[in-house]
Parts: sequence; C-alpha cells; structure tokens
Amino acid sequence: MTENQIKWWQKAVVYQIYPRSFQDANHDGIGDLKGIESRLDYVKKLGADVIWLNPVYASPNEDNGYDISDYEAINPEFGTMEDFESLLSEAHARGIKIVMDLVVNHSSSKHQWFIESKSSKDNDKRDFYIWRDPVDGHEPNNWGSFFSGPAWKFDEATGQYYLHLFAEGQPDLNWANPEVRQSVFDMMNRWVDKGIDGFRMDVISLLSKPDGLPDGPVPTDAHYASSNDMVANGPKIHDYLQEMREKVLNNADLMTVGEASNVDIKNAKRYAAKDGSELNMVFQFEHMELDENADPALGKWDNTPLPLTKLKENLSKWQNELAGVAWNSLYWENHDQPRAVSRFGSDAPEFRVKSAKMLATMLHFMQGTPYIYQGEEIGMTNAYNLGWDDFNDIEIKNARKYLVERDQLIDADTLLDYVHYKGRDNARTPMQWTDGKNAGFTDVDPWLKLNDNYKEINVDAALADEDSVFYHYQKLIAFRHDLDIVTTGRYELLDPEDEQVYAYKRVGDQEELLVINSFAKETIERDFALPDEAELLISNYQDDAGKDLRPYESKVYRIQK
Ligand code: TEU
Ligand code: CA
Repeated sequence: MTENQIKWWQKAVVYQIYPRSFQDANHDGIGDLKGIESRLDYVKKLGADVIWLNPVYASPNEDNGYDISDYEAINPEFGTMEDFESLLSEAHARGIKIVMDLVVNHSSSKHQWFIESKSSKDNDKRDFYIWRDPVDGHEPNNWGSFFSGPAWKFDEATGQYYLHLFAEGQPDLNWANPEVRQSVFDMMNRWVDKGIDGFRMDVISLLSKPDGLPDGPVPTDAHYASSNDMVANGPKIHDYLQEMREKVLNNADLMTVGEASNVDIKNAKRYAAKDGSELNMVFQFEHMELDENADPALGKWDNTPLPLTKLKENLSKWQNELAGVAWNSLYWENHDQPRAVSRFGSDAPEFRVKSAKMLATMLHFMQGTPYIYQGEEIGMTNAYNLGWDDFNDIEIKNARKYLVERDQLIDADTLLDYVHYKGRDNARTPMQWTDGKNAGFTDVDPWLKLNDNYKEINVDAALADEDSVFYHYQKLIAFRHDLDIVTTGRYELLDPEDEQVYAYKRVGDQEELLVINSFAKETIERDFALPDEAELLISNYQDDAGKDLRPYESKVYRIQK
C-alpha cells in the first residue's frame, strides 16, 4: 500500500459517543445533542477524526435507542432535527466527521410499519416482518433471543408469532422482501443527503435468515438454540450489502463499518473487501469472547480471566489474514462491553493509568481503524457501585429474569459478579467531566447512576495532568496521522507463547516499529536485542529500564533498517 492508495478512513481514529451518557445540556438528567455540541472542542483536542453517534432517533427505549420507531426523527430527549443539523455543521467546521448508527435488522414494535404489519394478516405491511404460524401450539422454531428467552412472540389478534432476535419490542425486519430493502435504502439516502459521513451498521451480519428457519442445536442445560449460530452470515447477506452499496453507499464518500456478530475471517474478507463492493470494515467479536467459559447455557455471563496467548493468537490472525485484502477495525470498548482497563488491564489505583496506557498502545499500533469509546481516553473503569436496583440494561435484567429466576441456572449473587465484570451498564454510566456534582454530566439526577470514582477519574483531572491517559491517547492518534507505517506496515507477532508480554513489529521498507506490552503486575525481564540506534517513540514510564519490563510497561521503538 502506498501513500496515494491510503483511504482517509484508514488513517482515521473514531471517537464513539453514547449520547444518553455524554453531556446533559437541558437539565433533565439525559445527555443530548446540544451537550455533545458543547464538547466538540474536547474531541478535537483529543485528535479524533470521526464521531460515531449511537442511535439518536425516535425510540421507546426498550433497548436504549436500538428500538427505532421513526428512522427520520430525532428522539425529543436528545433534541430536534435542527439540533442535529447544528451538531453536524459544527463538527464539520472543526474537521470532524459524523457517522450514524443504522439499525435495520429490526425496528421498534412502535414503528408505523410494525403497527400496520400487526393490524391484520392481509395488511400490505404484513410481510415487512417475519410472521409464522404456531407449530403444535408452540414457537415456530427453537431459536433464543440474544437477550435470553425465546426469539418469538405470539400475537393473539392474528394468531401468529413474530421473530425478535433481540427484545420483544424489536421485531426483525424481513429483508427477503424487496420493498423492505428499498424503504431502508431510501431512508439511508435521505440521511446521506443531509451530509452525514457514514454508517455504523448494527448487527448487519444477521439480516439474511436461513431458508425455512430451521431449528438449531440446543446445548445441554440451555432452553434455546443460539440465534447467532443459526442466523449470522446468512445465504443472502452479501447480495443485500452489494445492493446497498449500489443504491446508497456509492452516492457519497462514506465510511462504513458493519457490526458483525459471529463473523469469521472468510466472511469478513467479503464484508470488508478491498475492492469496496460491500463495507469498509467490520467489528468482529472474537477477541471479546475469549474470556467466556464453557457453559453455553450462560452465554456471555462469566468472569474467567483472559489467557494472553489466546488474545495474541486471535488478534494476530485478524491482522495477518486481512492484510492486503480487507480492513480491520480495532477496539477494546463500546457501549456493549465493559471497561477495558477493568477487564484486560487492572483498575487497582496503582496500575490503572499504566495499564490503560498499555492497552491503548497495544491496540493503536496495529493495522486498522481504531475506535475509542467515551471515557476510555481517561481510563474510566467498571462501575462496581451499581446494584440490582440501579441497572437499566435489558440484557442484564433479562439475564436475571430467565437465567436466575425462571431457569435457576445460576444464583443472583454470582450473576451480579458476572455483571460487574461484563455487563453493558459498566460502559453506560455518565461521562465523568469534573469532580463536582454528578461529575459535571448533569445538575439533576442522572438517568443512570454515576460510577462513584468520578472524584478521582474525570476529564478535568486528566487535562491538568500531562502524564494522564488522555495525553497518551492524543500522542497515539498523532502517530497514526504522522507515520504511514502505522497504517501500512506489515504486522509480525513476536514470541507467541509468552503469557505475559504482547510484543509485535510493524515492518516497512525503510524502518520498523517494535511494540512491547507487558501484562504482568511485577517486573519481568525480556531481551528484544534492540540495536543501539533504536529510538523510543512512546512509553508509559519516565525512563527506559532496558531489559526490565516494569508492571504493565509499554514501549514502542522506531528502528531504521
Ligand atoms: O449489539 C449486537 C450484539 O451482538 C449484542 O447483543 C451483543 O452481543 C451484546 O450486547 C453483548 O453483550 C447491537 C448493539 O450494539 C446493541 O447495543 C443492541 O442492543 C443490539 O445490537 C440490538 O440492536
Ligand atoms: Ca438532556
């Protein structure tokens, strides 16, 4: 890859904003668009090129905006369409692009399409969703919802079930219906005409359902088959995305990233193919699931620590296999994942800053487009102070309802431990701006409890400390912009069997980068046979201790060949 072949989004860094939790401007305890606008200079200071906005559309909020009742209206909690347009132009004035969330595997059950679809079996929107007759008085098949429980809901009035891979209020759209596809493409084009810069596509790998909707295998102790195994990367998915490419995505210079649950390398090479026939890149999930236990009945609920060698093997596979043929996205966090420093580093006071910087360096010197989730850049941690009465997330609440109460697969205290390790609300507590009232997020009661460590961990403190996690991210972003080798260099894993150190190289024609990251809590010794002229680019310690790697030490050398 040479300089002139590099696409803008291959050198870009994305900052993800969860609007509900970023900044409240109108004193109702809920973050909003005006609040985001007031913080654009902060995003600019960090150096990010793109903002990905989680859904801001009209929604009854059964799944916090991922259940959309009108794709072309702004949720009044977040503001108005005028506020959105103002945010977009203020972002553009600062050279920041905005990528919107596109949630079209399902709509809300309150969407006009579904209201009509549900009204009778012969309504002309009936076939916009996936309706089936009962089989022997039961669900049409044995698929489970991603949020626990069955994936089908019976409708008394018309005597059929509808499919909802997520919450009951999120009926799946029927992508096999060409009218559905055209309606979605028209809607997307209207957003493109408004001047947005791209789409992050929610669960895009689930659009194409298998013919006949067959039963899946049910693991021991589990009640339902995994929808992921049954539905991901279905038979028509690449046709649908190619059609979207022709009818929408080619109409402007957009950035596209598909959230692709259960995607494997083979499919990723097509979704994110270099020829631009589908999307620019996908979010793959494998590295998020390496710390799952062997009990499929519990799904993600677990707190087994991550084996570093497995992480290295997995991320290296994605780096190597997509090189030259497709493009990676790079992330530790998003609104569905816990805080990286708590999960992969250490949030103990003596290690938090060091390990947050180490994780940042480890990820940001890889090939791909990095994503930073709000608060990650100041090392925000999981929220252990939230209890059962505080959680808002439907995934957490349903886990308790089905896995604890109905099926008694696990007790509530154990589940609470798992939620504190993996639950989505860890990422959704309000952004910590100051050490003042409600961390400067709002001056009234916030919609979700704050993490009680905001007095120590907040943006004000980070900006006042030149040694903070924030300034480390700022440097990493600048390196990506300034050094093409970060975008183009060949990735080479070193010492795959080392359980404590993740070291790799990025190799270019004239030079190479050596990236060394220790995951150990104590000082260990490693010899990388550094040449004398190696230049230390960035580190999370003040000095260089040579072969001694101190706790969570991370350093990057530039070596001329
Ligand atoms: O997430 C899809 C997805 O795969 C999640 O169910 C994920 O497995 C889970 O959150 C991990 O805990 C997307 C959105 O990012 C998520 O916020 C939505 O709830 C979901 O789709 C439904 O729209
Ligand atoms: Ca508000």
